[in-house]
Amino acid sequence: MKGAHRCLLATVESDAHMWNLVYLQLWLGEHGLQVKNLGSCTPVHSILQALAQGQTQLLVISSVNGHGHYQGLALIREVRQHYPKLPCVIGGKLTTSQAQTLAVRQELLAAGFDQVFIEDDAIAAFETYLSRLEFAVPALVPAADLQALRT
Ligand code: B12
Repeated sequence: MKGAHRCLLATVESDAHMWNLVYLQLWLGEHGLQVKNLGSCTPVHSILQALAQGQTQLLVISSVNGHGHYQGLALIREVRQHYPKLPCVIGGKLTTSQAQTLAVRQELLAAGFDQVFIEDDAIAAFETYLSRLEFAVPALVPAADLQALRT
């Protein structure tokens, strides 16, 4: 695993489901990534603190309880203030309404996610995305920003 690309895996604050995270952690590991799984009901500040370590090359958000849409929007807006270029994706069951799927995807993309995986073939689409992803060298956060995140 030494030299593997580093992935941070998390969910939104309200989401208590964990098998989606376990599944993705194992799946990403099988695809050669080193995964840090922050677990269920991840507070946004925990994600920011983990990102501030300067190791993450891909942020993966998984949510299935139906709140992934709105809480995903809040999350990515916060993340993009500090990390405009970090590859960030979200997937799962992000809304309770099938009819909203297209609008949800567009809103999440417009807010800053690079990809949104909400179709039945989410895992296959994610695999294609990963195979094309060019990982950048992790960018360290300026010391002043790091201090602000800790307080
Ligand atoms: C087990 C379960 C629970 C358990 C969770 C236990 C635990 N610690 O994990 C308990 C009982 C606690 C629970 C609670 C609730 N649940 Co629940 N739960 C389920 C259930 C039955 C299985 C979920 C599971 O473990 N799946 C196994 C994993 C491996 O699969 P997965 O989660 O689907 O993830 C896959 C894909 O979604 C996708 N994926 C997921 N994330 C991502 C991310 C990326 C990037 C990609 C590419 C793909 C991807 O890939 C995964 C592998 O294929 C589902 C129904 C179902 N059959 O799916 C409902 C379900 C998820 N729950 C639901 C709901 C509504 C709730 C509650 C709100 C119920 C309530 N009124 O209290 C609460 C919410 C609690 C909370 N705060 O979040 C709804 C969500 C509705 C929606 N999104 O449209 C579901 C779909 C049931 C339903 N049909 O209504 N739940």
